[in-house]
Amino acid sequence: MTRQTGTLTDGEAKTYDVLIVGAGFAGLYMLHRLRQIGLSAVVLEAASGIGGTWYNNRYPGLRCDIESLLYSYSFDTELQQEWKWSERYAAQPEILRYIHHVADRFDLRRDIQLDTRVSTATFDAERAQWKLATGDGDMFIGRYCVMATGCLSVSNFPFADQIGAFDGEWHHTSAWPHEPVDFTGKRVGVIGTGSSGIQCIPLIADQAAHLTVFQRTATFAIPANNAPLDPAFEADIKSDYDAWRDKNRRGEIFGGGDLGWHGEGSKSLIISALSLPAEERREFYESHWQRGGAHFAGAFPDLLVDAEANETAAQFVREKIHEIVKDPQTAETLSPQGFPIATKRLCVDTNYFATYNLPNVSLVDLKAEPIECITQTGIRTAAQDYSLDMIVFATGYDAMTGALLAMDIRGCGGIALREKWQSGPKTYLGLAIAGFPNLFTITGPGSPSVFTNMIMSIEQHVDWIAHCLDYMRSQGLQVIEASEEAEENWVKHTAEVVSGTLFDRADSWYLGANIPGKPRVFMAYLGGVNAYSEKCDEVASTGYEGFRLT
Ligand code: NA7
Repeated sequence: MTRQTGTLTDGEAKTYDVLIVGAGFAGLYMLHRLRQIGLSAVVLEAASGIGGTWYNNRYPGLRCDIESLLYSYSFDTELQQEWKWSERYAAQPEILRYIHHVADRFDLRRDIQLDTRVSTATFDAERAQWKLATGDGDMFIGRYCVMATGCLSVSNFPFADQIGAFDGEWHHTSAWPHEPVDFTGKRVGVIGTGSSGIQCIPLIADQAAHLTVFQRTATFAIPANNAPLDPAFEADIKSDYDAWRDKNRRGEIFGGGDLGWHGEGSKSLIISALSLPAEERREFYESHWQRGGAHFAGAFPDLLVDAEANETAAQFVREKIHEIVKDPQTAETLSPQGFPIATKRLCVDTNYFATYNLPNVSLVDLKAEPIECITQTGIRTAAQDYSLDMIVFATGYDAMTGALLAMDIRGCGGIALREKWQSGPKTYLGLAIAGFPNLFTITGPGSPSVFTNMIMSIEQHVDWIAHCLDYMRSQGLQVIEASEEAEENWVKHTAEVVSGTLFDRADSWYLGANIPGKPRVFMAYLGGVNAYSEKCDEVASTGYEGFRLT
């Protein structure tokens, strides 16, 4: 392979060594790594700006639930030392500023093509190359294709076919306008109480004349206790940054993103939640609650595997909701029931529950009165019509597989990925797919992805792919394909790992349960980031075991 950026060799198609789809954290770092090893690449991005989900999402209150000092690239020492985060959890504008800073610092923009939505990706087995086409007829050719399309990038918009009836203003949290949205004096309805809903609800309530929240499933949420980043704390972490990054990679930081009490690490007890007397256990949960953040779910190691242990944590949070929310009926409606805590993404909030004490906020329980339709003037439930000036849809994403299946991806013999994944995604390590040679998925289904600090997992995958392509070149190889057998074994292993947990007891997006008709398959690998990356390294060091190289 030689560097031949944008060479016109096939009609109007431009040819590269590698085609990268998506200019979020994954696509940007992939481009940087490929340049380092001397391969030509282009990043194709559907949006009009870089940043992926941090470009498209910009609703009020949006911030990351992984601590900023970890939710950032680790690949460049100077970058991580010099960049200064302002808060414990960075808000979206700051994260997007950081992404732009990285793009400029590493001169990435010249190989990124914006406003370019890939609609088809086809493997030409004879030439051993991928052809990507856009709806506008642009064509790109590359020996390899890397899908850096994100786990949460395609909206779930269940009311899309009805919204035309509504005369008012409406927005989906996942595709928020770039101009400020003014809720002042408006009657606003929010549908959805996942992470997006619970982040924007308090800020909308501050402005709106009246806010009506339409809740289908109550949410477990833990206070973020967000605050300006203490310079002494920052200096402390940065003085030993590589060690913290290593801990993160080894899976020693719960959920991938909590630096623990004053940076001394996660404070978990390695005993069953049930082995402590109730009062002591309560105090322990209280200390986690006061500290704030998703680490709450890691207070005891059995919370996600033992239903009785889990219930102690769930009950603690329900009691907190009843303490915070003054109206007992509202508190009860807000108290999650029927699924274990943290088997749906545990939310991290700022003033979410307290918002329901405001006189201009009301809650509609969609379990009692389901939405019937969107009307010209608002929302009709089974009980009544709600008149609204604005509706915010915080209804989430077609997670993990949505962006990949939105394209028509065809592998050997023209087989469609949509067909192959009809009964759920199948991959080898979440990185490769049998029947789809030379195609890689960054943080694809079957990898730890959304259960980790995504940036850390992105870096691990990108480094692995770059190493693999370097190896292919050095060995004079042109095609790499996961074997059916390796894929089958991996799919079986990921299913076995999750079967020992409580995750199948909730209708979560991890299982695709939020999308009608989507196969109910747990889509992430839960065996731990350490075991996972060791497995990836072992595969590479054994000459890519489980892959066919030709
Ligand atoms: P989520 O977490 O999937 O939340 C979506 C919310 O929208 C959730 O409360 C859903 O209720 C609700 N929803 C979805 N469809 C409907 C319909 N048809 N009617 C009423 N309510 C509905 O998405 P987010 O954007 O909040 O967060 C996604 C991830 O981004 C998050 O987990 C972080 O990782 C970052 P349900 O619970 O399905 O009953």
